[in-house]
Amino acid sequence: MDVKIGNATLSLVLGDITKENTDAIVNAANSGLRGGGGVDGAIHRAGGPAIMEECRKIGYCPAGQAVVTTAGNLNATYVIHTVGPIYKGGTRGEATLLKSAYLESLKQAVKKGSKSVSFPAISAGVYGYPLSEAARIALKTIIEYLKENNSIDLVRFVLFDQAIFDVFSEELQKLA
Ligand code: AR6
Repeated sequence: MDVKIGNATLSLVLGDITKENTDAIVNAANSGLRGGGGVDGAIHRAGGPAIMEECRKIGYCPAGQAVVTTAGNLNATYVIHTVGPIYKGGTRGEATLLKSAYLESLKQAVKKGSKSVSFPAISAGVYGYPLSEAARIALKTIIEYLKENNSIDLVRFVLFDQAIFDVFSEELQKLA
């Protein structure tokens, strides 16, 4: 599913983010940048040890922020590691932090000259963010950004299973 936002395209695809050919891919990391399960584990496995080497040097990334490393063996040029909030009921600033994770990732991408960026559903796995709310925040943030900025041509949400893809599609139809 594709929508045009100004001159940019926002796409929802079902797939594995490690296979993406965009300039940058975004990782849903933890603050210690230690690697883990989910998309983080998949990116480190597929990209090889060069990514972890740079993560160790950077050392830390607070929730809502983003840092950049090489993409190692992946097709992308950069991995942007962002840290989404751990969902604790919704009253601990989770929505603000999730929005910030997307925006800071885009800012890092632009700083590196990336024109295309792929995102997973940040915080929607181990970190427990309710899916439709996570999807709504993700899409709203990206749409607003693309309306106001023109350095990014393509944002792809790479969604790992059909259920997540369907929720994102539903939310996008409400917003676009
Ligand atoms: N491509 C795209 N999406 C994926 C892939 C993949 N290869 N693998 C999983 N997903 P999660 P979080 C989806 O748990 O909730 C890690 O251990 C998955 O289905 O990866 O932000 C980190 O180290 C889900 O929809 O990230 C942190 O400790 C989405 O990616 C913690 O998990 C995000 O799920 C971060 O938790």
